[in-house]
Amino acid sequence: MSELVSTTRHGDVAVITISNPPVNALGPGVPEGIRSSIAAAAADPGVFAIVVIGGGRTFIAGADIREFGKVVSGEKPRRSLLPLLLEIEDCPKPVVMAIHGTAFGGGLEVAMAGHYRVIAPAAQVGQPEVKLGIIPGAAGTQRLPRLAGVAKAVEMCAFGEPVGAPEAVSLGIADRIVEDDLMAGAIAFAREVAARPAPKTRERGEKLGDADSAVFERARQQAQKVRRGQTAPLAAIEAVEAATRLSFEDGCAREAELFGQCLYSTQSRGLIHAFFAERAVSKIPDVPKDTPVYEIRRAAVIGAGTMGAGITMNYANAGIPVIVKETTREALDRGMATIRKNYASTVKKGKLTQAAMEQRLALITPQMTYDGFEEADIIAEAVFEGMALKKQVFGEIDGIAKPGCILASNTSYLDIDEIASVTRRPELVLGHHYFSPANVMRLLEIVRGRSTAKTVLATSMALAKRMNKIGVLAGNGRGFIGNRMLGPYLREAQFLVEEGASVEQVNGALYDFGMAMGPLAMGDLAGLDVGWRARREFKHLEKPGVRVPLAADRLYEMGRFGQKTGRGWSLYNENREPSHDPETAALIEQLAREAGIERRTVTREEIVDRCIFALVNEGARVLAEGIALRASDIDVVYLNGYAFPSWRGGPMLYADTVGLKTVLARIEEFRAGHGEDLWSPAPLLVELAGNGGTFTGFDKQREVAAGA
Ligand code: 3H9
Repeated sequence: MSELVSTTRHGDVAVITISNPPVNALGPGVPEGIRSSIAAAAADPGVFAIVVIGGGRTFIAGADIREFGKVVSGEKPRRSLLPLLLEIEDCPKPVVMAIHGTAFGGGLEVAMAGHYRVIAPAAQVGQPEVKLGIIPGAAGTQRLPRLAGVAKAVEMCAFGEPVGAPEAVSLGIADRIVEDDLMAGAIAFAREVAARPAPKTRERGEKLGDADSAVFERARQQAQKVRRGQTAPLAAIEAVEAATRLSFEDGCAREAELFGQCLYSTQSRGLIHAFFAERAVSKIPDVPKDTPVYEIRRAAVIGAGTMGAGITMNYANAGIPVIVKETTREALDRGMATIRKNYASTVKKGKLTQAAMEQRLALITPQMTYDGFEEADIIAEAVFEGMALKKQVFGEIDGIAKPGCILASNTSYLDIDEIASVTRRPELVLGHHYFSPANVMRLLEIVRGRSTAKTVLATSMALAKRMNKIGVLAGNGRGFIGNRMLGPYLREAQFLVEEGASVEQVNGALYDFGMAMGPLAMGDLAGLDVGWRARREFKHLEKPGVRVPLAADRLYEMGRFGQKTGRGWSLYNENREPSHDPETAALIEQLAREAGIERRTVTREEIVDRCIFALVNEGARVLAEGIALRASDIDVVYLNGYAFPSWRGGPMLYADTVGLKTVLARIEEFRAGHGEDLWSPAPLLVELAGNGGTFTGFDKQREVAAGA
């Protein structure tokens, strides 16, 4: 018997325990172990019923996702789970699945093949495969509608959200909640049902007719909205629909076809990459897991503007009492009004109770003085972007903060070391760069200064987790990871409109590529005044003679700050819906004419390649310089901070998918057309393209080198 799966006898009940830490994934050996254990228990005349349970923190969290990569690269043929599930279902003795933690994906599929399911109160069940760009591949789309009904199965398979134990019971996915000792409860349940004929899920048809065809249509429309561009949700809907039309066997065959199509798609590659990238990001080679962390019991935020208000909410959401300070009553009131409005809208959406909102608000103390700052364990600065102001604020708080208090700047571009230099505690200074809206976006760039202590980095990573954010370590270079790369991306978008593309064309091409919005629309949302302020700060670094975008400063000077003033690159109505602005178009044309730029027809392909490869080229530099630890960290930044399409895996994986040789060739074309200063290819890209490498491979090499 496999060590991954073991059997113990509890009188006349055999308990089969799966032990494949950390999450009991169905990796090699686990299905085989379950099969032989079930067979042995079935053959044992002393056994009347069987319980299957997960050892450790969870039931089975799904197939081993790492195996999919091997399957796709042809390294390993996939062994179907379906025969095992049929064997479980056909077992002549009742099989009770005892679920705690998460029964996800293949885990729920195994559970549904059992005759009964008991569940711990805090457990969750779900078919989250679509989040990996695939669909359930072991009859999940066929058994789930038989247990939970068609409409719920469509929802769970197409959108991947799990349900908790009470809902699982009310839906019919589980039979009973076991409050205390799950194993004892499962054994007792097994004895209770041992004499009854065991129900086989695949033979249950009573819920298959419970939904009309509109359910599928509605789900498709919803999928196109919330998972725009993704194929797996549509495939999942089709597979569940097949359950209502076909026999179980034929439905499984259809599911298998659709599963294969999804698995061998670049979309699943992208989403699986994103899954592992998100988990790799917390690993910092020289900051081991056991690095001590400071306890954050109290926080203070300076600045209650858009960012400061969002940051304040993040602390309150994490249950940390927080002071928020502003210089004027008006600004403070405005900040608190923003916070209240944000919470109220979450309550309205049903995602927060009124009581929880009040609790969070009670954690926030708005004030105009530094009173109480001396008790804070961390002070987050979110004042206007400008070195002089930042230094002044850091000088002030350094004098007030207690020893050991972390000082974090929300600067999006500025030099952390220069900011730290005005304090007597540079080891406690770092960047905590949030992304707008700060209370929503999951990304937090944690910027390491020259002197930042490892404990401070480890504390920041832990804090990010507590705030339900993804902390990504970034080196201290202008714009860190995300905004540094954004520079060339936005530059190209602006050059393209000067060369003849319309604002709508540029925005549309990137939107169709999968970005949540086009680059110029993003500028209008963030505020063109923000970009203007950043440019002013770095004007002295511009190289004379190198082409710079022409219109952005002019739009700022005309008071067109974007959505907030109703005009920017586009016109906005009261609902902030954009439309073509002939004035902007005329301005761009005039500026281009004056600069001698020849206007021409620009294709969608050129728009996408110039913007995205500008991003990739800068990303390669960021990586080579060690500003980002991994290419996959860059991907995490872009997926979570800039709404890059998740199914493309991030800009660096996208480049790998296109092929670095192709990317380089295109960059060389742009260099020929637009000059060395703008388009000199990053040396790392040249090197990797030259030796047939990839950014993914580069990450692996760096990981090996760091571990060596
Ligand atoms: C599937 O089942 C297809 C089927 O239809 C069958 C087809 C034939 N595989 O997230 P955490 C690792 S598709 C391999 O930090 P948490 C993870 O990488 C699958 N590894 O913990 C990490 O490793 P490391 C459907 C996995 O407590 C460690 O476990 N299932 C898997 O915050 C801890 O993970 C899913 O999509 C896996 N399936 O959250 C579930 N899962 O320490 C995906 C986790 O080296 N998993 N790891 O970085 C999750 O949603 C969360 O991991 C879970 C735990 C909620 C389970």
